This record gives sequence, structure tokens and C-alpha cells, in this order.
Amino acid sequence: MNSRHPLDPLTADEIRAAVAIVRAERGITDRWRFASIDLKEPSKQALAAAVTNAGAGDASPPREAEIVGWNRDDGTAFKGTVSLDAKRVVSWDALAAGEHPPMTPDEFHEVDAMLRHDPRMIEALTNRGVTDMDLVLFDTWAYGAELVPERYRGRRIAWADVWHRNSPEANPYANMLSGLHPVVDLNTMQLLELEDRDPGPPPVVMGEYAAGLVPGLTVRDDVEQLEITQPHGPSFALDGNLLKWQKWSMRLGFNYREGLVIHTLGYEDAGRVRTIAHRLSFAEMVVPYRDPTPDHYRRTAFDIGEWGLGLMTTSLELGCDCLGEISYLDAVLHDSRGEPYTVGNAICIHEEDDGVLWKHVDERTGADTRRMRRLVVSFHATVANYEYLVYWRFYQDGNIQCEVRATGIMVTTPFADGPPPYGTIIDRRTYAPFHQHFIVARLDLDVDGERNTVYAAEAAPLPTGPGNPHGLALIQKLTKLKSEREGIQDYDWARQRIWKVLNDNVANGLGTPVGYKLDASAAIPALIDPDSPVVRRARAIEHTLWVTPYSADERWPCGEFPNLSAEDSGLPAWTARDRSIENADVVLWYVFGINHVTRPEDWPVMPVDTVSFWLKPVGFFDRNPALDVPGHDPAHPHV
Ligand SMILES: [Cu+2]
Repeated sequence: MNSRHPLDPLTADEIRAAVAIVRAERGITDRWRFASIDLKEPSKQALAAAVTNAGAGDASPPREAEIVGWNRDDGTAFKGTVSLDAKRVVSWDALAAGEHPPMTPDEFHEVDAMLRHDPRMIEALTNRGVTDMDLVLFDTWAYGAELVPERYRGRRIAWADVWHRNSPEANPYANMLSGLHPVVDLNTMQLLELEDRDPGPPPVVMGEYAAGLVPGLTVRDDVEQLEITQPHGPSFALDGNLLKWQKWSMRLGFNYREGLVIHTLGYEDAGRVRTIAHRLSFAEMVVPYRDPTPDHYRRTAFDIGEWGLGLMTTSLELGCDCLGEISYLDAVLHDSRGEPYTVGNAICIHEEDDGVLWKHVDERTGADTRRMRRLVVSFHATVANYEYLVYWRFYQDGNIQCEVRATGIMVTTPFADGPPPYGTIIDRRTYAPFHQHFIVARLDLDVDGERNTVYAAEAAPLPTGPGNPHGLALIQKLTKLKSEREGIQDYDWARQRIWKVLNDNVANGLGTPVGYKLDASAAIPALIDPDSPVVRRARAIEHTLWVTPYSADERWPCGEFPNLSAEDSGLPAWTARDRSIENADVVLWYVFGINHVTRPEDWPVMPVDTVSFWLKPVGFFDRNPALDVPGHDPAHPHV
């Protein structure tokens, strides 16, 4: 049953094979690091051919690995493609000047190990009264090029915060040692310099969230057990990475950078699978801290491009993270030596009850009600202090919801005199800086085929006059987005702007084009000077929506290598060509997120802050597609 599919992620054996091939052919030494070894996904054409010829034997596209690595001795970095079938390197190209491979977890841990033995660091900590190095955490962050001190330009450098926990089991992010920031060279693994500003005596904070460590905390005793049982098993079927649930079907992918990927999403209608999306994923996340003080001015995380949401993915636990009849998929990743490892239970698949789907109470026949079920595919990433919980949800009425829950521990800082205006007081003489979480979802929609057109749809009241004497008339104005420049769109509450992705070549039973719409929920404005260094690296966040014609190598909205970047070489560069997006294989880049004005209630661990956006059918079906959902049958109470 579990036969290989061209979109299945690389296996551990394939990762090992790819590494062995480049090591042999390119003379790669132990001084190299591998930033990424990922499946080079087959082209749409190759994939379509493979599916058409399934079973023919030789129709499968070649299995290829895409590798990014660099030599720590001279800093030269390469991106290559390895054919796993032919067992050879197909391409091997040096990265351009100024391009740096992403950060690796190994470097994060090696910086920590190096700093805790560095005499300058030990001395600085001793001066602050910290002598137990086991209580110290060095938390490394990546730089943007413009903020790198002139003397270190071009080097693979990073900076770090130093945190102090109150006891070995206590929250590592409870106490920032403000003003203390090592700057390190990641290739030589050396402390280049230690910034050490005296912030005055640190405040005593209660930064603990573990029940046993919070003074005076009584755990509630009035929460009764809640169990989700499905005595006949779940209604979905997972065959390898192919997931089917009621009328939905999709393939689940995973990689070091995006984490979960939803491939080839379709919905069965009148006996055939209709395509909705070729590929759905998160392509970038930008988190600028909006605090210009010395502790924070460099804090501009690109959690996907710099660190990798896949690499930060953690194992899920039954009963805590996921409730009910769960299926899990593992993820295979690798360390910077190219050695594969497995994250068990990386992706969770389950169904949930979601209240009422539709209902009407008729005076004569009584109530007719259907309960809603949804299929949830999720993964959780822990990016140092913060967690992102990502849920793709598929509903019986054709709706798709993408939800993100942000939780974890905020970055906090002590203040000496008065709190700066860039944050909220959350503990004694401690504030949490304001910041934003911009997420760029890459939505490669194929609504009933590849040829789609995006329309901005706005609600427009017509002026009072002949034919509209009471000023009631409201119309929807559709504006066709013909080129990439027109495809750069902003949220507009006053006009209730949304975007429809229509297939003008396919009509529904009513004679109108089939389509899906993107509701502009959770959109946030950049609220930042267009000339600021972080915006120059992340022009993508300046608009709510971008639309591009599909191109296999256009995947990263802030550029392929945001680590130490100076400019956004992604969306602004591609769209400058102003290509046609009319009746084309369009890709939508939706920018949404959280404008995080911090609260005392977000401390010491943050209750989830939840945002989501929706894709909903508009004329994709001729009528409510969920009329066929079974009602409650006392004889079959599981339905
Ligand atoms: Cu936040």
C-alpha cells in the first residue's frame, strides 16, 4: 500500500545517499556544514505525467535532492542538485556574494557551548553575580546585513542574548541579562566581542509557569475529564502520505524550511476529484521587534528563511497537543553534518466536531440540524522562546481554514528608570517589547485546473438616485488583476475587499465561473518606515497580497537566503517584471499575522494568540455542498 510517491519527503537513506554523493564528487571535508538537504520537488509537468502513467513503471520523475552547504574554512557556500537515481551531482553552484546559508540548530548549540567556556563571558557574568553557568542560556539570533558592524561585514556572524534561570528547572527565559550581548563568528566559532552595558541591578521577577514553581499556585480541581472517542475509528484514511477524508484528498509533505506542506488538494464532486490547490505552505515568517533600544534593535527574526520552521518542529503528544483518534506522521531532518534524524509524531491528523454545520427549524417539520466535522492537519514549531502551532482545517462545506496559534514565552527586558514606550510592563521593572509576527502563506491554487484569474472583489454602495431612490443598492465590484503590479493588493476594510480566484474557463451549473475566495482575515499592516533595514529585507510584508505566475524556483518571498541579507530578492524582484497573471497558473502570497501589543496576561507563558485566514468556495459548487452530511441517527450515535 505504502508505495513511493514523487512528492514524498526524502527518507533518511536518501539523505545519507545524497551526502555521500556530494562528499565523494566535491571533496567535501568535515569542515563543511549542510544547511539543507531537501527533496527537489518534481515539476508540475513531470508530476502530472507520473500520475497519468502510474503503474507504468518508468514514468516516475527522477528523485533529486537539493543541497545547500558551505565550507567553514573559507566561507564559500554552494547550492547543488543531486540525482539519487543516477547517483551523481547534477548541478553545483556557488552562492552569490552576500548570500549566506540559513542558520543551523548545530550552530545555535555550539555557540552556547563555546560561550559558556569563554573567559571574557565568564568574567562578565561573574561581575553580574552569575557564577553557576548551568543556569545560563545563550540564545543566538541572526543579523541583517546593515546592522552588522562594519568590521565584520561579509562574515557569517550572529549575536546572542544571555538569559539566567532561577533554578535548574526554571524558565530559561525568565531573566534577560540586559546589555550583555556576545557577537560571534559562526565559522570560526569565536567570540568576536562582548557588548557589556551596565543596566543597573536586575529586578526580581516571577517568570515561572510550571505549576510546581509558581509560588502560591493552586491547580484548579473542578475540571472534569473530557474524552473524545471514535469507537469505529476515524473517518479519514492515511496511506503513506496520501490523506483522504470524506470528499477531500491531499498529500502531506514536510521540509526543513516550511514544515508541513499540503500538496495536490482536491475535492470529490459527482464522482471525480476536482483540484483546488497544487501546494499550500508557509513560505516566510518575519518578526520585527519594534523597540529601538540596545537590547532589541537587531531583533528581526525570519523564522522560516533564517531558521526553518521544519527544523524547529517538535514531537506532538497524544492527549496534550491532539485529542481523539490521532494519526501521526514523522518528519526526517538532518544535522549540519548531513546525518539524518527523525522527529517522531511531527504531523498530527485527526477530526474534530465543530458545532453546527447548518440548521433550520421549520414550524411544521421541526428542526433539521447537521453537526460540522473538520479534518485537522497540524504541526508545532518551537522557535527558541516562542511556539507556533499551525493548523490546516478542511470542512465539509468546502471551506479551508489556516490557523496559527502563537504561544510560548515573550522576550522581556528589565528597565531602570521608567518603562520605554515600546512595550508593556509585565513584571517588576520588566517590560515586553511590542513586535509583529508576519507570516507569508504561499497558496498555489489550481481551481478546477491551472488556469485561474484573481479578482479583487469590493462591496460598493450605489448613490441614491433613479433606480435606487432609498440608497439601498449594494453591488460587488470585481476588478481583474491582470499583471503582477496589479496583483499587489492591500487590505481595505472600508470596501470589504477580498480576493476571488476564478477559473473563467470552467462554469458551474449556474453558468458562472467556478472559484475560491480568500478572505482578508488576520491581515496586518507593516506600520514601519519603508526605509528601515528590516523592511528592505522583507518588502513582502508591505502588502497583504501578492500574485505571481507560477515559477518553480520562486518559493521564498524575502529571498532564498534571508540570513544576513540586505535586500528582499523575492517578491519585489519577481513582480518588478510585471508578468501577466491573467488566466495563468497563479500563486497567491498572503501576508497575515499578529500585531503583538504585549499584555501582562501574556506572561510568564502566553495563552495562545490565535489568527486565521480562510479559503472558501464561491460558485465552486452549485449549491451548499454539505446537504449530504448525515443527520443524527439514534440507532447510529457515532454519526
Ligand atoms: Cu508575539
